[in-house]
Amino acid sequence: MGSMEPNVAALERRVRGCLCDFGFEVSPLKVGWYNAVLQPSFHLQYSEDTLAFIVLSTPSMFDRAFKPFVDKQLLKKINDPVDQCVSYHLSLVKESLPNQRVDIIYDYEILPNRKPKFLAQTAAHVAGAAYYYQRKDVRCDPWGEKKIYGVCIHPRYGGWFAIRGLLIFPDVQVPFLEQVAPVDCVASEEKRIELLEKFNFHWRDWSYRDIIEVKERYSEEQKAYFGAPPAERFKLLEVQG
Ligand code: B12
Repeated sequence: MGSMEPNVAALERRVRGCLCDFGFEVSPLKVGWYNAVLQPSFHLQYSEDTLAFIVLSTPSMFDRAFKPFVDKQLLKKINDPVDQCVSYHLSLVKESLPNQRVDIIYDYEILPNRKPKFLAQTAAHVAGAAYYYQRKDVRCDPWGEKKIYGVCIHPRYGGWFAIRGLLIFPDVQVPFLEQVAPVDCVASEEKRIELLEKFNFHWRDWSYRDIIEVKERYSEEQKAYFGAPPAERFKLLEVQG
């Protein structure tokens, strides 16, 4: 047991080494933390001490990973270009750890029952990466019968990030991993209401992403790209050459 922790540290360094220079951020978690807040139908089928990493893309992923990926013409005209870029980089993590079993789940993967394979926001919250604000985090809520979706806010990037995937190491057990609480950066009731209104009813104007002061946000170019409907995105990339 004693020899396990240095191995985990080395593993974590390797995962960060593969991803951080490309504008990704990774946070470790135990599957048990995730399962603990979810109903059984959403549980991940691993023992509770299993090590996983939640992977976020930060604003610099666009310049550091995506543009080089497109320039190298690694793109296939089949599915979403950013998804291809993310899966390329997460596959490299796996390749750099040939002796480890690594399962990768992407944010867009859906089960046959049409449920997502994992709940990205819940995973980000329990890993301490970004606080997940939900309707139940507001005491006096003004929305009546309306369906209100929750949103994660990152202390450094506000809403200017995405949750891309979960790396799971089925053979690595981390009973002693300590849970870090996410930073509650939208602390007041009024701000939380404003955040959920913007995310649910005005998400296209990007304003929910600036609910706190941020260190970095998407460039105009990146906004133009992500603001375009998927079919238009290939054209934007060709213009950039
Ligand atoms: Co969307 N979407 N989406 N989306 N979507 C995702 C949520 C995600 C994470 C994708 C990503 O980053 N790659 C981002 C959100 C990022 C963030 O939070 N900062 C995202 C975004 C950005 C958007 C849009 C802005 C469009 C866009 O730019 N892509 C809009 C905004 C919403 C709107 O329409 N105004 C958008 C829209 C949608 C639609 C198409 C409407 C659907 C439905 C939304 C929904 O159900 N939330 C949608 C989906 C399906 C998803 C997706 C694929 C799955 C979400 C889902 O089905 N959740 C996720 C990616 C993913 O997670 N794989 C992206 C199921 C419900 C039941 O989960 O509400 O969180 P839940 O409930 C659980 C928690 O409450 C948990 O238990 C519940 C389940 O039993 N729980 C917890 C209970 N108690 C507790 C306690 C604690 C402490 C915790 C942590 C959890």
